[in-house]
Amino acid sequence: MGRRPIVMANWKMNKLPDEARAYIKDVAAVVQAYPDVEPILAGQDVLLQTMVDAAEGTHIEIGAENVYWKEEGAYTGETSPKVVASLGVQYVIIGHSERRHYFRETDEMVNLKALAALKNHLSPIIALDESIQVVSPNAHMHWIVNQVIEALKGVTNDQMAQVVLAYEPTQAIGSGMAMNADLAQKDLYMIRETVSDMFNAEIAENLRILYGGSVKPENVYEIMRQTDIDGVLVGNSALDPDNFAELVKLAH
Ligand code: G2H
Repeated sequence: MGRRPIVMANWKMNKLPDEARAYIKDVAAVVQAYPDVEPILAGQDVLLQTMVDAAEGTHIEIGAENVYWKEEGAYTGETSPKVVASLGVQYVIIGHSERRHYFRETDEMVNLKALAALKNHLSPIIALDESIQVVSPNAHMHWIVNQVIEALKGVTNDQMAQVVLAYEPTQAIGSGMAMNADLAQKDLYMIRETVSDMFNAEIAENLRILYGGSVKPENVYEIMRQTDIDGVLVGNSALDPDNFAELVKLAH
């Protein structure tokens, strides 16, 4: 069975509730013609209920951009995965590069968050980045493989069916310049091989791995046609609903 492609918007810290509603209405009208592609929209916590309500009756899935690893307690300002799941949210981005860099999230925190998401029936989209300080090919490979191993510690074979990985090279994020698609393919292949070694070949074969970093309608076809790239995680370009709908069409 083939892996169902994903086109995911990461709105980051953008959009008002009215804009979120209007966006989902616009996009829903177009993407319903492409049910083979899974459209996912990730927004700020305060928008999630609005987004879930607006997407009701469509095949658009909603994702959070982050959760804490505890379900409840005295953790002022944090967001519980249990509460996010109770809203009808299905996905959560874990360990986005901006979380790792601006908020000092470590591999250990990413792993705790991924495990907490899975326990609460949220599918984690675990983001792997690539440090610009990593210069040699060996160091580059070691950096990525190590992030995969650390992120997936303690995840069971059964839980792997809910996991999605997303590879976002740091230089490509928000720069307007996506990574060369052939080079991205090499990195995603390496990620899949690592998962095969950690779990088994079947789990690796079924795992969906996304590419993220300056994806736009102009480059999505070249990216999506790579063997190991099962979808895209899109920031800037996907702030525009027409672009998002176009990305879904082109990924189909
Ligand atoms: C990378 C990506 C979305 P952009 O952060 O996760 O953003 O498409 O703007 O590079």
